Amino acid sequence: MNAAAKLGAYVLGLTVVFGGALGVGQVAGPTAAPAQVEDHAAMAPQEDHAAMAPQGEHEQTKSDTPRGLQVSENGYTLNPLTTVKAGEPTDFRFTVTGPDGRPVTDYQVEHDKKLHFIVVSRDLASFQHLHPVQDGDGAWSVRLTLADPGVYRAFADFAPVGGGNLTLGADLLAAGDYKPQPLAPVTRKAEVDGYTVSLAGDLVPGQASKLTLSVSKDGKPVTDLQPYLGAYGHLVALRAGDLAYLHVHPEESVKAGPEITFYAEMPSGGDYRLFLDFQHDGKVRTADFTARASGAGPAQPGTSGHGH
Ligand SMILES: [Cu+2]
Repeated sequence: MNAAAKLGAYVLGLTVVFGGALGVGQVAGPTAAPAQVEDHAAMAPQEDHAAMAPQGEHEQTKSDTPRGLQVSENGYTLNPLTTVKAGEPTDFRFTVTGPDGRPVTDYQVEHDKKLHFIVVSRDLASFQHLHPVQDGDGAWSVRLTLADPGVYRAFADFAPVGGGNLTLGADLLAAGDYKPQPLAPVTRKAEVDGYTVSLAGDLVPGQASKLTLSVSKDGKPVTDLQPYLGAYGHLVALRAGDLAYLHVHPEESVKAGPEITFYAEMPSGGDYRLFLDFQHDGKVRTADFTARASGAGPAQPGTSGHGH
């Protein structure tokens, strides 16, 4: 499925969720009485919903809870198996168990991998995007170092075969003297390893907000970015305060920079930390930003979602 279709499916998911929040009647129609849809003239007000509902149902869970806040969802549970000591590289193991209580062994490949594992400190000062390997019995393992004592959040982003995409989150606790960092101020420029990444676009709660990140080095635009996980960049966005993990969809591009475009759906106003992974000269680097989503909150049904 291409990025545009994926975005479309997610927007449909939102439409269903908002409809459900306001009144079941709006969304019950097409699923309860699909046979009536044939008469387009009579069904005009519900036509969109009727045509779109099956795809939305297939791609998107119905929950309006942002991802990553739950250790268990839809029968799937993230189970850390290893205690991590600060500063010591560890072979970190975990399983994802399914509705039958057994470790899930079959996953769909998304962005070149069966499972993406994101580990951040709860103060959002550190970020790792890792790709664990699966052993024969379904357990995952990955080399993990938590540099400093503190509270960390681990996210497993995956799609079991036969199920929709899920992001489960679990806290990892590294004992020791914890010195939390304040959230970095809102900024539109990040520096990493001699690269400057600038952020254009505004975060609007409840809408697919277009974000454009431009990479330059020594003042010159970088036009030979290398694909990483099937795209020129990967963006993870986390909400400050509870680390809600947000959907971010890259726009497919044939241009290898300097611009990388994403669509992010912020569930509320507030501050978010954005982490952009990009690859150049054979090395993956992460540029991070604090961005503020401002506005009244999620858009009303009918004002968003149909424009894409
Ligand atoms: Cu990944």
